Amino acid sequence: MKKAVSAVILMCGFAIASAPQFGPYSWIEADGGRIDVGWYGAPCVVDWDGDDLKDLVLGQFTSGKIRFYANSGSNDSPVFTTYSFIQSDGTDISVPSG
Ligand SMILES: [Ca+2]
Repeated sequence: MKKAVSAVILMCGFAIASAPQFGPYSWIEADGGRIDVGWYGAPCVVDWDGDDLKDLVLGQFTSGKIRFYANSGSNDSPVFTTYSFIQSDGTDISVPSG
């Protein structure tokens, strides 16, 4: 009986879950140009500064530093200009890379 209940729950999970839908890609830009951090950028969209606008946090492979692009637009139409490095105690955070 336990196996049957588990199977039904598992099947419901598959029935409810839907596959993600993706549109065509677009470049993420800042100051009118493509953002380029080299390889393995690892972008993350999050409201980093707590102003209810989703920002861009982006690692860069070569230095291991983490860029923060504040969103000055809206959540539907984000606008990024320049960036700053995320710091801790006044020092840029650096994540080992390579
Ligand atoms: Ca924000």
